[in-house]
Amino acid sequence: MSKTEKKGINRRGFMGATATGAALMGTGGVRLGLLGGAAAVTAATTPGAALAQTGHASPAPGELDEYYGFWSSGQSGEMRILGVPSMRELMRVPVFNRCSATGWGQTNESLKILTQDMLPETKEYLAAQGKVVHDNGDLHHVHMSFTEGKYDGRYLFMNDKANTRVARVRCDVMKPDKIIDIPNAKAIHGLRPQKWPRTNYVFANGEDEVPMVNDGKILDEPDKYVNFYTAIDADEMKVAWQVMVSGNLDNTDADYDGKYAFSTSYNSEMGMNLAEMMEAEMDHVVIFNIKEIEKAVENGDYTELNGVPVIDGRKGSNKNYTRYVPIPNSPHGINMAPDKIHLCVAGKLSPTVSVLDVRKFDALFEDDSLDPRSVVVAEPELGLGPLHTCFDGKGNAFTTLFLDSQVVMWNIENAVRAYNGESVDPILNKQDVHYQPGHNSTTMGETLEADGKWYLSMNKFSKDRFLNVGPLKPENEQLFAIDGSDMTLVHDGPTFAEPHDSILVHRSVVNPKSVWDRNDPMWADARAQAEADGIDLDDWQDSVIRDGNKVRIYMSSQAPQFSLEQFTVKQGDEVTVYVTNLDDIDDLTHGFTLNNHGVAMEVGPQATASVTFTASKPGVYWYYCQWFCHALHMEMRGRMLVEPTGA
Ligand code: CUK
Ligand code: CUA
Repeated sequence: MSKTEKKGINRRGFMGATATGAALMGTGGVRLGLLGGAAAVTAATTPGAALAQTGHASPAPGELDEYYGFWSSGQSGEMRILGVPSMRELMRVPVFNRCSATGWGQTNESLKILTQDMLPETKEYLAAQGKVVHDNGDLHHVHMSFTEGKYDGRYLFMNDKANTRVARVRCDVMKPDKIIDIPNAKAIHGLRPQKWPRTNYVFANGEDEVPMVNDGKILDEPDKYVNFYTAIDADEMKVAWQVMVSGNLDNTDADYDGKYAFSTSYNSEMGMNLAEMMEAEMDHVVIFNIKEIEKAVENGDYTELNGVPVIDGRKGSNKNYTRYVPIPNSPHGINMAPDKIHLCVAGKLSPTVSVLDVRKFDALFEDDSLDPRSVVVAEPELGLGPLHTCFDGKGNAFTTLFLDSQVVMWNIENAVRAYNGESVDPILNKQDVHYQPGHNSTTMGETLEADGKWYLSMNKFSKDRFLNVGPLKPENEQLFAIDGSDMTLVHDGPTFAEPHDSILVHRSVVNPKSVWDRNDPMWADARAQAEADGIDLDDWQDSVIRDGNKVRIYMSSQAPQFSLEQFTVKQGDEVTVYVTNLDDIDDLTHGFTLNNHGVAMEVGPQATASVTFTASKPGVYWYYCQWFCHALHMEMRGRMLVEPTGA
């Protein structure tokens, strides 16, 4: 089978499958209207109507979802991609974790991304453990880059609370291209991209306070503890500036004017244990004045700490940079409404959501004597344990109630009127969810294009809802249609640990490639090394280059063959295997797994991937393709001979 024969053939066609979307279009019956995007959604095929007819939200086999869902995975450390409304899990993208299937955290290409922006202190720590990368992460928040308040489909940004990192994933290939350590701050939690005029910054909260000079000499001197708010240059993926704040930062968001970012903050007491942290009735929202902070950086009003300009924005310091708005009590979620006006802050230990009018923030910064609470325009009592809020773009908000195990749908304008003394009830609807919801999301809900079609509840507990799988239970997720007058449950199903957050993005915004570009920067190092070795990576090649005790093996793959069926190295050699997948049919991934060496990697169509190991055990070892690629996939293998030292 030559590569020219296969060029340009779609694998579905290649395999003779007929289940294409177009073929199903005409098969009659209402298919949720998901096929043609917005154009195909007629009155009869809106989600709620379709549900009434079909009883479920799954598109038929071969039909595509209308929305991409980008999921965090908490302590699993990866990003997940789901189709919405079907809730089919489409892909897992390793980011902060080590992935057995793809070799993320093992291939030279991924190691470069994982290590090149590591702080020296992290490198030293890892070296002491005999490691080069962390194997774990705690990924809470995934958000897309914006242009003028709308998703622009370029990048996804996400945090690692466990190891204080921020990653960027390219939407064209759905792989990370930057993972950076954040200096000074500890435990990056809340994360949001700037919405307006575009994502110049990604804002990231440091959750855990530590002594300003954290050298092991200070423990019980709370006044020496600080916390950091970080602005990352989203194009360069470098920390632009940080602001020192009082209290523990939790979640963050930004406005639609490009003027302010804001964070919830619990523990205004700066307490170190539970009793101390819960003492005060009021905690606060910190408002960051972006223009003033940028001026401070320009004018040198900062301290440089680990190479980063750090502005003092602690309570009672210069009021140009930050203002603290008292909010009851240990507030958690903070969500900017698509009306560009209302900022909703969930009270967590208070049954309220505080609504702030961002148009009032200018006055707060201009007039020191103004009561910071003057920006609060509503504070509806919604239920117990409010955590996060999302929006339908029609003036309504949905807030998760962790303790009540409910979602409450409420009207923002009515909440404002009630706050002004009118007798209106802002609450429109309450639905039980199973159980204990944390985050929620609506389709396009954190953008100016919020479309009010679907609502997702991400629930922390499933309890007795599914077959018992042992003491560790899955979580549960529930999807509601919200385009009608009611909220209608359309999906209810388990999920593995522990998605916190998600965004639901219309598929018209996301356009990934099916086949890699041969010139992708991901393997620029491999290409440079091949050129230095006189190898043409783009052609069918098989070469063994010896360079002292370093051996570089170049091979290509084309279903169902590696160009190299065997190679020989010497015991103790440092071996690097480069595999280039010359197949350019979509969905034709190969792999390279070396038996008993802990080596495995994905090699996507037209990609090059490489892995380095020490050949320490003499003998014959088979390598094989671990991605089922062909009828002769099992036969796609070869041998490495390791000759004993002295041979
Ligand atoms: S946090 Cu987890 S439920 Cu990390 Cu966004 Cu609120
Ligand atoms: Cu190539 Cu399986």
